[in-house]
Amino acid sequence: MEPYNGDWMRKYRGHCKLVLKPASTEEVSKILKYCNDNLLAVVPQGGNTGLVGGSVPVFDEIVISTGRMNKIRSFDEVSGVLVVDSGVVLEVADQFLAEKGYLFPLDLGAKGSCQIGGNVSTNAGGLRLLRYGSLHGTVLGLQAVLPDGTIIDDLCTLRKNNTGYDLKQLFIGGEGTIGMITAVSIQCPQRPKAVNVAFLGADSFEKIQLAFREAKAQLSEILSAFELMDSYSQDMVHRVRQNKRPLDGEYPFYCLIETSGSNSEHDAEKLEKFLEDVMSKDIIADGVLAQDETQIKSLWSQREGITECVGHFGGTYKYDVSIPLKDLYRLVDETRERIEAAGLKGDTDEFPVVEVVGYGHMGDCNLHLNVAVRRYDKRVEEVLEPFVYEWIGKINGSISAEHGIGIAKKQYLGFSRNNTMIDLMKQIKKLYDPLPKRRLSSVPFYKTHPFKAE
Ligand code: FAD
Ligand code: 2HG
Ligand code: ZN
Repeated sequence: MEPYNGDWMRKYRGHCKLVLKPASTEEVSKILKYCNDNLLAVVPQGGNTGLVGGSVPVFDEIVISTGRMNKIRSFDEVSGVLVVDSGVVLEVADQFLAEKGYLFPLDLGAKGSCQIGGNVSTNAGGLRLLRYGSLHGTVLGLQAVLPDGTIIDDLCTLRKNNTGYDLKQLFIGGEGTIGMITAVSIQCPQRPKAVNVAFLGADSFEKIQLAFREAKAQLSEILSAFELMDSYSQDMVHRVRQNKRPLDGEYPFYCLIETSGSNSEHDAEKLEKFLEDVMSKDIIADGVLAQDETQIKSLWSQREGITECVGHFGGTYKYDVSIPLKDLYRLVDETRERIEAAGLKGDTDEFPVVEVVGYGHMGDCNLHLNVAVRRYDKRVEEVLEPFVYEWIGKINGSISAEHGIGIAKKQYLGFSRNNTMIDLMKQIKKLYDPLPKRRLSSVPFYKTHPFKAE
């Protein structure tokens, strides 16, 4: 039971005693009907890589794991439409598509473990949303099972379908609160023939913003990622991995730029020209272009590896937020100041905080503020919360850019959504899942909820 009861960050724990592993939509339907009839709470679990505790049975719910629902159902080589079971691992789907010359329109650091049902349920954003858009646009259809066992078969493979409400959108990012996704159809783009990557250092966040503007203007249609990293995040990667840094010098900020196109020489030339231009204008202090596939992977791992390296010391307080670009990094500075002023950060074991780092999907105004800790500590939490959420609320940002609400942010939803919207969400939840549920082994009912316990 161990892997089903914990999470990736070692932050949330459940004591669930039953995991069910259905192999088909019909089996999911029978399980959910049984649980609903007997008022038993359940929690859907995919790869269990979520970062907000949503897949962990913290209320000792029955876990319904999608791991055995892992078939690729069909792929149309002309339209690029893929239909898969929800338990297919993201990387497996992408490798399948690579053989056909296509690409899964989502990529993220957890691709080797996360599953497509989990990706769609969290509306994961990832590293190339800038280019391929959100799952709200690329997912064409879904098969899902409602809490009472009803199967919704909407595995549409058409790009256009304006026939009434687009109900599937409620499941995309619904985090399993109104039903379980059992299959997904998705529009996949052609795999780009040419991929180029540059890693750049800059002296200030303002200069990174200028570089982003230039990248959009000069690389336009081939730009596929623009990722931000501060020096603290890169120091962490270096400290944990003891690896050679991509650039000789050290800078307060770095960005990783990726281009994807169809003509390698043309794209490389464009990227080189861009690099020359931003260096001559003193926007970028130094930069390197990957020369081959190995170097591309190694530069990407400086960015993708941050989550793992930050968690290396014990745990991480994570804030995944959307902020208008000009203010994006201010939150990291102010958070670090607060932590330091509280005397919580230091190099020895007596201090809970190791470092405060900032990075993220600059192209989507999505900051990842991470506080690396040696252990989870109430004092640290009190300095961070509700401070971060109030800060976001004041600036009209979003308290969840891409990871979802889960259990971590439920009480803070009001900082990004007003009461009218929260009431509407509650009504939708009730419509799909009206009955209260209880733990498998004990009598008390959850106060209001559900299928998936509050
Ligand atoms: P789980 O963690 O198992 O579940 C996530 C939520 O969805 C839970 O609430 C669960 O109950 C629900 N759920 C799962 N399956 C179903 C289903 N079939 N039907 C209904 N509900 C379901 N996220 C990003 O957005 N962008 C990133 O760049 C990114 N990078 C990451 C990098 C790392 C190293 C890690 C560990 C995580 C990262 N994430 C990222 C978090 C991201 O949310 C998950 O990796 C992924 O989308 C979750 O998929 P999963 O299969 O692991 O879902
Ligand atoms: C990423 O962009 C993921 O790397 C994870 O969304 C962010 O660990 C995090 O906070
Ligand atoms: Zn992210």
